[in-house]
Amino acid sequence: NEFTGDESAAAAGNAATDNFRRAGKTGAAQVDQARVSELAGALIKAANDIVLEKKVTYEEYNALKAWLIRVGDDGEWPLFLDVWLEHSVEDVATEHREGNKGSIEGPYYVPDAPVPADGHTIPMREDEGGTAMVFHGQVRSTDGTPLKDAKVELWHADNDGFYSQFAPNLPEWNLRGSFPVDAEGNYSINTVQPAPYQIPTDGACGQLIAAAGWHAWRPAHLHLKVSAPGHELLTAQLYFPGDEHNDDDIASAVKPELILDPKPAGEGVDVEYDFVLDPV
Ligand code: MBD
Ligand code: FE
Repeated sequence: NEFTGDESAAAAGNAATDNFRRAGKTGAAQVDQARVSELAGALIKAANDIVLEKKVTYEEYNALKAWLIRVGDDGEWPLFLDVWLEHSVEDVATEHREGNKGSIEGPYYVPDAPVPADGHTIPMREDEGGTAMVFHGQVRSTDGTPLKDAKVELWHADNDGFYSQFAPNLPEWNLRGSFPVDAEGNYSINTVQPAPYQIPTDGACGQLIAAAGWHAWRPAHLHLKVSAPGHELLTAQLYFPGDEHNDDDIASAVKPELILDPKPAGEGVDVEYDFVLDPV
């Protein structure tokens, strides 16, 4: 466990780095030599072009070197890449889809979240803060067929903007769950509305944001993975209308079709959202 009671960027960053290593996506050997040469060559050329065009000084070059070293020290490579690059990778990966295109995964997905005993209520604390939310809808294939063997995985920040397993003092699976759909492809999940998320301000990414005079916010969001046999995995995020950061998300991961339409319901809200998966 990375957490010692403080909420430091390094603790969250190192947890995200460990999480990425555990996920087994580190397949550098699977990229063939010609492609490595093409991509690494293009990246190096782009960086050199910036130096020449902007007349980068030795002082600036050394500031960059020190900062890159710090990104690693703070374990913030997953955070840095997912905030500033993953959105373009996601665009390329999903541009062919007829169904939902989705959005970025981000650094805080953990596989194998539990299916709750009642099939509907996400694991949460007895006194979990935030507006109660019933989140429901249907999973279909692009031809309209309901997908009865689909599964909806949901993970999101709590009412203070913290993710379980990446911030201290939260139950392991808090606000993380896996929900099988019913015979008509319908899912219904009881949870609470997440708060906007601020990326850690005391690490390398926070240092860059402060030095550049940017803000560190993502709008409040739900993270999802929707899967069904014979269909492409959909990784998505959903957002809430009126959030001041829907238009300037630091991770550039908001799309108009991903903004929910919550309706007041009792003490809380009811939100309906259907997912359409592309056959493989
Ligand atoms: C998040 O919660 C997130 O979703 C992304 C993409 C980056 C950092 C934190
Ligand atoms: Fe997130």
